Amino acid sequence: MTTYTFPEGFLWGAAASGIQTEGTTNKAHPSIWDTWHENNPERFFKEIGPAKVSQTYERFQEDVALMKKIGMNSFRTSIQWSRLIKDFETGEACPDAVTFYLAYIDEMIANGITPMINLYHFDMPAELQDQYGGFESKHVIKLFEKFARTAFKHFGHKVKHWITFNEPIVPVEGGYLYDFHYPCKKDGKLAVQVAFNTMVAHAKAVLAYHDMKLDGEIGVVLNLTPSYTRNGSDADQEAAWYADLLFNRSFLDPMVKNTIPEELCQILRDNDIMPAFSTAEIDEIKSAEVDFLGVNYYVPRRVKAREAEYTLDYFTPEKYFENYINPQGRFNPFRDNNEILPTAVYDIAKNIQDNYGNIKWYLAEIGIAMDLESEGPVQHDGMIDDSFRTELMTEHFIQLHRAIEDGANCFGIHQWTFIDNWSWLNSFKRRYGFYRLDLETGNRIPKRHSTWFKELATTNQFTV
Ligand code: IFM
Repeated sequence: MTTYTFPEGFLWGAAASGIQTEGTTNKAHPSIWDTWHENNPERFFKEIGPAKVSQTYERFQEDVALMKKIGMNSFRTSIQWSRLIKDFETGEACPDAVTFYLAYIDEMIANGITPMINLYHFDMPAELQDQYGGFESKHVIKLFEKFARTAFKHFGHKVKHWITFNEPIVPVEGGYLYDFHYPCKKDGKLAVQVAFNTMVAHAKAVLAYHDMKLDGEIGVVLNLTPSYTRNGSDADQEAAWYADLLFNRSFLDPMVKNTIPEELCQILRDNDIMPAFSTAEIDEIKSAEVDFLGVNYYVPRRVKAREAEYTLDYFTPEKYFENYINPQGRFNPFRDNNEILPTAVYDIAKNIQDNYGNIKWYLAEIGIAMDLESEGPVQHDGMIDDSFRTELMTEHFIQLHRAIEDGANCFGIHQWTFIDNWSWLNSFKRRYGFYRLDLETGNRIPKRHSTWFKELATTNQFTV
């Protein structure tokens, strides 16, 4: 038997987002998800949209009590731009939203849960998308800064851990390359513009936070996916290098090292997809230093050198490599392209340690969903059996522990997610929570993994 003990003060908790949990009650404006669902419900699993979620707006006190019950000492959620802001152009807040978020944050603090608050979780206000093209527009960058300042002004005295963006590459991929987020465009040049503008919006929020002299920290959460080759050949290694540059370093370098990789600029020039930028924007990116990094990890990326000709008539990163399924891989039986690779957590940690100044970071999302569990019965003791989750999280956490022993500067783990939540096009198809959400009653039903987690969170160690 081995006992794995984590550093003192380690954060144990869960992550979620406003739009995936709050529901639409009393919301000032719709987001792109609300209007997209209204117009195209067929794009969503079982046609369930963001109105039918866990109703945290009404039930947050009960939820915070459930967080405490399973030993969580911290929780990330997001403030919805489309809920908080009454007037997007001025950044004026909606009083009801301020009251709600203050009460929610206070409830967490009163129960010993450190709130970590994110400003953007894929949820562009619909009006800003329709009127300006969302982050296609330079004007929307300015509006985002106003929103950020409003959030800092109202909640900065209570929230000490801020996050600008969760997985900023995902709306670029989904909305502008691969058609799984609104506005469902396929346009490599526009994708790069949105990515660049998102970086500037992030930088402006970081600079605004420091400018307001609040006594907390601000960072960003990136989904980092190490790339592994098919066979280690030079050609495959080059393919992996491109995948890493385009999917990881594209945001990691500007946001953590405050540099823009020259090799990336070369790709943009070669493909005639350089975004519009000003030197002032570049200066902002280079001067906006984050205090910490959050990393989301679910699956590794497997790549090989391109064999087939690239036939798309617009740019995607796949121009430089092909995705590959590892025949020797271990897979989630319900998601046949989702490889399970706990050692990737160690590799991510080493990369941050060796190449990103060993910046302070935390595992901001990790989780697994298997279809069987969603259907499984409530057992004699009122719990859902999700022992697969404990087995897999144990393996991943052992790898993180190994990295910490080797010097990784990691300060916590947040699992995705707290209560099964609505998830974009998949709605409730995949359930990741510590608690099951009964879609009919709204009841929260504990899963067995939460008892293992509670022991871990309260003792700061586990033994296997
Ligand atoms: O639901 C998402 C979340 O919004 C971002 N990270 C991945 C989760 C699970 O798919």
